[in-house]
Amino acid sequence: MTEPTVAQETGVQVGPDISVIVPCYNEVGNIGPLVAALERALAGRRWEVIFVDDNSPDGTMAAVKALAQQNARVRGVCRIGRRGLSSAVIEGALSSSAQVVAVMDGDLQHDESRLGALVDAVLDGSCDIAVGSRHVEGGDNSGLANAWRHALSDGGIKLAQMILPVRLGDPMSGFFALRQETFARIAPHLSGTGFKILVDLLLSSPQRLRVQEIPCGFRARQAGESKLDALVMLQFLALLLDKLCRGWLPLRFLAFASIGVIGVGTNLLVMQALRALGAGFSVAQGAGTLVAMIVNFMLDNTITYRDRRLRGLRCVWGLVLFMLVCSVGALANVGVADMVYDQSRRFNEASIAGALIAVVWNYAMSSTVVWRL
Ligand SMILES: Nc1nc2c(ncn2[C@@H]2O[C@H](COP(=O)(O)OP(=O)(O)OP(=O)(O)O)[C@@H](O)[C@H]2O)c(=O)[nH]1
Ligand SMILES: [Mg+2]
Repeated sequence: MTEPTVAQETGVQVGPDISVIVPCYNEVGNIGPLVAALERALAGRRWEVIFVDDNSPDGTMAAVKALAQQNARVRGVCRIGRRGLSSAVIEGALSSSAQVVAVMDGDLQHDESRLGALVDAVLDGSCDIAVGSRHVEGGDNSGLANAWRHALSDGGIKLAQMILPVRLGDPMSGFFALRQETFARIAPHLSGTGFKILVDLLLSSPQRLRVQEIPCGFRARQAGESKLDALVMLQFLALLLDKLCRGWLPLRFLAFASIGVIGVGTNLLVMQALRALGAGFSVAQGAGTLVAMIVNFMLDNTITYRDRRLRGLRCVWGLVLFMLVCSVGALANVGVADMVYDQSRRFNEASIAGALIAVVWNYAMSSTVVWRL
């Protein structure tokens, strides 16, 4: 008799109809309970769950792998050196070959018992995208941690509603389902920035999507910590701006250049302070430049390149590389400014030309060498 295949042993003969995509970061305590909850909620259906983890230090991926050894419905994608909820969902959804992809958080806040209703609404053709909504009759968002989170969520909803092409009570929901082929069709147009993948999908779809909201509760987080902070709101504004400008606004470059302006201010401040304390010009200017580079690096690491943020030793090495890159940028600045001045004898134009060359150089090298793509 031939050995049974893994598929026969587990009883899984064909691929799943539903892929549940779960972005997760430091959710080790929630993985097991979530899979158990999905087993109950999706009993009788052909489904799988794809956890997309950004190499969480708490061992989330190890917990996923341990479960996957025993349960063929569990899959995991581990991303190294990357961060971001939306981009994690995109990669998970694109790895699915199921008919329908459903997206939900990995912290048990979404009511998994509504998954079946979301999937059915998509499968029976009543809509292109079914959204688990806390803001329709029967929905509930009492699980939001505090008044600040309520205010943030309400503000985001109002802002998104002003821009969205469809009427939606809860555009900030992270719990929804759509056909995999619909997702894949929209994917090339997505920004992939930040936390709000549903807003991204609705604003990026070349065709208007038919949306149906399904009332859904929102539980309080039991284990792990929220990853939502003020910068997530900034990323949300960046996403809306990007979509309003149809992607032609180079947001990352603008963030980098704005932080560069902060660097110039820091340089001046430190230099003036040291001069006031009696330091010579070269020492004051050198110290100002050093502090400005460190401040710029920290800000770029936190804001501009948040999705590729460097930590630990990689952060120290990144700072060294950044300083080298900026030093070459400074040389190019002086060289180009000198050249333009020689030809035009115009002080301001020469100075601006030098600064432009430096910022473009610094940005190009930072994107490719310091915070590698
Ligand atoms: N892969 C990945 N997942 C993330 C990242 N940030 C958050 N997540 C996951 O996305 C889901 C939602 O994140 P939360 O921090 O709970 O955010 P939230 O539910 O909008 O906010 P709270 O109400 O404060 O919990 C959770 O499963 C997180 O683990 C990330 O950078 N990468
Ligand atoms: Mg949460």
